[in-house]
Amino acid sequence: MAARPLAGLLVLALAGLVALALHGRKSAAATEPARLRIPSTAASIAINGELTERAWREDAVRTGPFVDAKGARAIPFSEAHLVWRKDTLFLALYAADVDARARPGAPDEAPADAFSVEIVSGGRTYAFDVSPAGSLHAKECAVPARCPEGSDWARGVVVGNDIDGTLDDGSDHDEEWVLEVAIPLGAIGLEGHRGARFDLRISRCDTPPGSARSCAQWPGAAAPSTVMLGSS
Ligand SMILES: [Ca+2]
Ligand SMILES: [Ca+2]
Ligand SMILES: [Ca+2]
Repeated sequence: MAARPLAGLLVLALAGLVALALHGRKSAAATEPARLRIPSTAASIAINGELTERAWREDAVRTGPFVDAKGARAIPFSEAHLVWRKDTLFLALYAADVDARARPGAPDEAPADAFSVEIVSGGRTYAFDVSPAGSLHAKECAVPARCPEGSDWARGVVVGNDIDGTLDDGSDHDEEWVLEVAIPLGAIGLEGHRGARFDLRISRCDTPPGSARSCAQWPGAAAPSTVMLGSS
């Protein structure tokens, strides 16, 4: 007669272990940074801030909307598109914005509006800010001891911009600004072949009229996302 309670206890214990394992797996997945495969393209891209090329329309992958500090879809909307060809990584950075600003709010401050890109490859961190005007500022690295000397790595980076509206003029209602960025893979320590991996984090900061500067980011996780060059 004691066998039944014992069997029942065993079933309960097994069910508990299964539940624990499933919960653990779910928690691990929830904390893993997102992964993204960047398609290759055979199409050429003119770096002018206009995303009319086939590479953007048909080949590129999108990050989806950037999120705020609470993980919710950030307002205003921001998104990045990524694609690569031969020896170049291409980023398209889209920012909805009613008031596009490139100037800093105060001297020595960052531009009121900007994208910040951080790439970690081969133990080195390559980072830069780009304003709606398309001016690029290579930043100090997040891990200075591992960074290349100075910011010379960004000399080969090319930026094109396009603004629907007027820059640094709050008298009208702007719509959006777009940056198109070409990054030589060699400048970030990579070769152009499938399977090449690096970590990526992109944030977009905005200073709404009369409000404080706030930033949205991709991925939403605290850690950068590991991304990989893939095929078309
Ligand atoms: Ca273009
Ligand atoms: Ca703005
Ligand atoms: Ca304006």
